[in-house]
Amino acid sequence: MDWGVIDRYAKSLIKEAGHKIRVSFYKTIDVESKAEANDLVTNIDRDIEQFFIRRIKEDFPNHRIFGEEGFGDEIESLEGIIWMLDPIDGTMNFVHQKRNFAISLGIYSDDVGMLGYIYDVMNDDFYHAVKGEGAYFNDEKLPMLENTPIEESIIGVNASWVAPNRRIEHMPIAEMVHRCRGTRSYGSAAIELAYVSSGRIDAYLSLRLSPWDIAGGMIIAKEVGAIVTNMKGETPHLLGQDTFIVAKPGLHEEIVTNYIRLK
Ligand code: 2AM
Ligand code: CA
Ligand code: CA
Ligand code: CA
Repeated sequence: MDWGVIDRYAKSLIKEAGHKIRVSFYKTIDVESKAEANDLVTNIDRDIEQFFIRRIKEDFPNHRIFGEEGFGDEIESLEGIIWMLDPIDGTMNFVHQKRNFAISLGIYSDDVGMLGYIYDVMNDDFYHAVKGEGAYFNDEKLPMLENTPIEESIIGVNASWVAPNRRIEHMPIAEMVHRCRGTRSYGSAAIELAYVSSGRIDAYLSLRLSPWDIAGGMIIAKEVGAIVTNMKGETPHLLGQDTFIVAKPGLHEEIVTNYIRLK
């Protein structure tokens, strides 16, 4: 397999899709809710996923595609080459802010992450990694992450965690929030992963993410030495939803040991 060819192909496809999304703001955007009222999807999410699928199926007919909007393949095993795609990660930001959303793509071969991409479309910021060859922010190679004590760390968490939530009420999350330097919430798991990878924040936690939210970002984060697990400390599952933590190496251990107690 010539991963260099696939890398160049994926990059140009993502840039083209980004252009389509920027142009879409001149068209009508239809917003619908999925099963929950605040879980939004638009015609653009669907169009962009279908654009990727048409191209990939034409040029790499043996590859499979696992996409959020369901136009790709039914994926029940991670054999072969799988493109894990979120056409718009941060749809709520896309609808309400017209910024702070990303295209997220991870290309896996027999469950091994080979190529990872996060494209912050409105900032034209491109993050990518090739397994074993490091990670890049635009054309700049990203340095390896160094540990930061929790007192000097910025942690990405969702503000809904202050509301009653039986999954976390037994965890000392308030203590973690109190001890760290600050918290942030960007509304796109892919962008939070890109920010941890580029050292803008030090950790990011979520109680429920899907494979396409994390597939690209995990590959980028691992290339700079971040630790990526679910809240049980295992490799996140890429066939269904899971909890999620990405953090600098020592900080990851500190968070998992002292603040996360999954029942
Ligand atoms: P999305 O915008 O592609 O739906 C913050 O909302 C982050 O969580 C985003 O990355 C968002 O992805 C994701 N997200 C939103 N609803 C979700 C759900 N029901 N399950 C898993 N991830 C979700
Ligand atoms: Ca969604
Ligand atoms: Ca998503
Ligand atoms: Ca999405």
